[in-house]
Amino acid sequence: MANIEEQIKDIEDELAKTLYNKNTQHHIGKLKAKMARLKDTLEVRRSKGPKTAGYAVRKSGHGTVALVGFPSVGKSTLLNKITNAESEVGAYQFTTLTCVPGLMEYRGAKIQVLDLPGLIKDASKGKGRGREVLSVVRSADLILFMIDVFETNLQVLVDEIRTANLRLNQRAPDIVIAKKNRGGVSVNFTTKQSSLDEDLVKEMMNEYGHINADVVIRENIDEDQLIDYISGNRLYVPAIVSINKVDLVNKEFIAQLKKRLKGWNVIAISAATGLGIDDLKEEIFSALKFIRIYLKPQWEEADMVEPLVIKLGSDIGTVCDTIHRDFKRNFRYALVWGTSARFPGQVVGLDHVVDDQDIVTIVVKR
Ligand SMILES: Nc1nc2c(ncn2[C@@H]2O[C@H](COP(=O)(O)OP(=O)(O)O)[C@@H](O)[C@H]2O)c(=O)[nH]1
Ligand SMILES: [Mg+2]
Repeated sequence: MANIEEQIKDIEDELAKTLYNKNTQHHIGKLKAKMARLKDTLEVRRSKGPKTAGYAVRKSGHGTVALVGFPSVGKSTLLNKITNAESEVGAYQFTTLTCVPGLMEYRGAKIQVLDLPGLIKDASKGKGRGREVLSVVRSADLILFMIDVFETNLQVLVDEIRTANLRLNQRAPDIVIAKKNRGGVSVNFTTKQSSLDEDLVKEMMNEYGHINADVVIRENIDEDQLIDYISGNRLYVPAIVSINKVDLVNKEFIAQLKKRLKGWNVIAISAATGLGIDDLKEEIFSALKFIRIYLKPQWEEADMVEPLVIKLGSDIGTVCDTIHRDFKRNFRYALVWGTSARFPGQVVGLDHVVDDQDIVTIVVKR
C-alpha cells in the first residue's frame, strides 16, 4: 500500500486528467471524497507530530484582520499606516519573520490587524513558515489579501488558503447529517433542483467512511461543498483584496487590474502615500459586519461619542452581555430609538435585533 502522500498524489493526477461531465460526476465525486478523507487523516497525523513553535498572538479589539500577501507587497508599510504598530519595512524579501499585531481604531471599533510573514506557494505544505502563518489566518475574522500592482497573482494565495481548509466569502452549506447505528445512508433533498443525486451522495458518504447516516440537503450544492460539510473542519471567513503601490501606475492600469479581479471586493491603495486608505478602513469595518449602538442611561443623554461595537444581527441580549454580565440577569426591558424600532423609544425584550446606530436604554431591576 502506497503511503498517504502518494495516494493523494495519485488521486490528484487522476482528477487533473478527468474531464467533469455527467458521466464522470460520480467517479470524480468519489475520488474527491476519498482524497478529502486521506488529507484529513494526514492533517491529524501531522498535528500529533512535533509541534512547530506557533506565533502567540493575543486577540484584542472587536475583531481581527489578517494581512495575507507575498513578501514585499507592502503589508508592514500598511500596518504602520493604519495602526499604532511599528513593523519593520524592508526593500528585500522576508523582512517580517514573526506576527506583528497592531490596533486600528475606526468608527469606535478597535480592530486588530496582524502583519504576517509573506505567504509563498506551498505555504500550506509548510514552506516558509507557512503553517504558522496559516494557523494565525485561521483565527482571524477577516482576511485582507494584499497584492502588488505589478505582482497580481491572487490565485496562488487563494489556493493556499483553500488548502488550509478555509473557505472564503461563502457560508457553510445548509445540510444536516445525523449519524445512526444501522440502515445505511439515506438522502433527502428539500430543494427542487440539485446538482447532486442520491446515489452520488451515498457513494461519497461511504467513500469518506460514513456507512450509516440520514442526510438532508437543503440547498443546491456541489460535490466540494458536500465534502466540506462531511469533513467538518472547514472555516468560513470573509475576504477582501487590496492592490498596493497604485502610486506607481495610472488610473487605466488600475481599472484593468480590477476587471481581472472580478468577483472580489477590491480596494486600490498606496500604503506609502496614504491613497485609498480611508476607503480601505471603511471596507474593513463593513466586511467585519460591525454595528454601533449608542447607550442612553435612563433619564440621561445618550453617549454619542463612544458607541458599543457589536456584530450585525446581534440582539439586546448581546448588548447586555457586552456591557456587563449582570445586565442580562437583572434585565427588565429596553428602550430603542433608531431603524430597528417601530417608533422612537419602543419597549423591547432581550431578543430584539438591533440596527447600526440605534440608541438603546437598558432598564434593570435594582
Ligand atoms: N511605491 C510604493 N512602494 C511601497 C508602497 N508600500 C510599500 N512599499 C515599498 O515596498 C517595499 C516592501 O514593503 P514592506 O512593507 O516591507 O512589505 P512586506 O514584505 O509585505 O511587509 C518597501 O521598500 C516599501 O517601501 C507603496 O504604496 N508604494
Ligand atoms: Mg513585512
